[in-house]
Amino acid sequence: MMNKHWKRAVLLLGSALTISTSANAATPADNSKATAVAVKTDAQIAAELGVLQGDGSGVTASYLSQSTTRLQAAILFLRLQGLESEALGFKGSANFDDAGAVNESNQAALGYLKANPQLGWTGTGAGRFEPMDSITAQQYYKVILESLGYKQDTDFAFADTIRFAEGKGLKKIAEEGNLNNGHIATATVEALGAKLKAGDKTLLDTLVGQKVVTAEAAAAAAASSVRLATNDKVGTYLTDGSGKALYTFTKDAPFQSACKDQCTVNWPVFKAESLQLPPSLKIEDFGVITREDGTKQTTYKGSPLYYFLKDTKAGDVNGQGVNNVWFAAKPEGVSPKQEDKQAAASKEYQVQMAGFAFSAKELTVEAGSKVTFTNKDKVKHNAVSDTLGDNGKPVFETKLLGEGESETITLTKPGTYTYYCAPHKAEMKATIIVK
Ligand code: CU1
Repeated sequence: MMNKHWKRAVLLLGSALTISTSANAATPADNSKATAVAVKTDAQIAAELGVLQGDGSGVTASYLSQSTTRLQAAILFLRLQGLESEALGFKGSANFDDAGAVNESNQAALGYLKANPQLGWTGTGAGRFEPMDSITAQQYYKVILESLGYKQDTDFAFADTIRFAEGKGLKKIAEEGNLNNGHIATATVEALGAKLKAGDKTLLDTLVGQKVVTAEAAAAAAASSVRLATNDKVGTYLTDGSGKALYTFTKDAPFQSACKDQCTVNWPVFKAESLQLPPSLKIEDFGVITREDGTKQTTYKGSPLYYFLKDTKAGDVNGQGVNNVWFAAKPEGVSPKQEDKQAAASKEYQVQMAGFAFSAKELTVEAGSKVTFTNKDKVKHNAVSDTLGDNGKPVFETKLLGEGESETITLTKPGTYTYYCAPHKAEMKATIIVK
């Protein structure tokens, strides 16, 4: 069976390799002052954290394509619980009947699991562990949930594992059949960012606390991803992998930082030369510049990225609007100043649907303006843009409005938008020009 995640991991690895061999080549287009950012895989992150150790030659493509055994999953579970070294040094003699199939240190780990049935690895029945059997997504999510402090039969039923995991944001490998080590990397990295059942800490925070992962490796891992977060104050904005807000400085020129000395103490630079991104962000939009002092800094659409010293945890956006020059980095890449200008210029407009016509044949509005469509006819009408957005859907499309009903749209992107009423496409057409 073709395995889509594995294929993706290899493709990503492939592109990462391509980029790293030409690390000094400037990216095309306007990124000429920055070097390219490579794509980072879950496997690389897991390997750098030491959570995934690979076989004798490390976390290789061949290792990632191998199917994962119950033994490997059990060792990973022990590692994620901070119990690995204790288990590998376990001296008890009782063990599963088939423990002889694995090497001595792994036998110790199996003995440890047998001696500690509360950990949930009680074997497959009849005294056996079946260490070489492959593991399913359901079984691995159970392992992860238990690493997060949830207990099977108390917090969730085994049959309900996949759904329960999804509720905790754990879903990336839910639909895979037999798992390979690439899936395990993905699910494990996903789990590291998940919160434990008790308290506010992530699994990664906990592993740092237990010294299973060093603080340096955890910080590097946080800088290995850019994600999106949303809050009421700033809307959608960029964060690092641990959820800490990233900012831009309006005094910076494109690909050039104006923040030096004390400024960089308050606004530590964000530095990543390879990144993992959500599907809605593009790797080409990120670059790496060399600062005046020779250190590196990551840019987004040309804007150098920073942390804020007074943000201490995921969700903090204490830097937003500081001195009116620091703003959370927005995925649209529109600088806050442009946004302000748009907001100042934007207005509200009315278009009526009456007598099978739009009241304005051609309406010119400022970017950011709202247009309210109101139907005056007894027959239902709507307004649908001919222009398709990046998602392949019309830029705007109201519902079918009954008599007296209204719907308001917001037009942010300059352009000429012809639109129509779907039920009366032949006769009801008009244009909105966004300046
Ligand atoms: Cu219509």
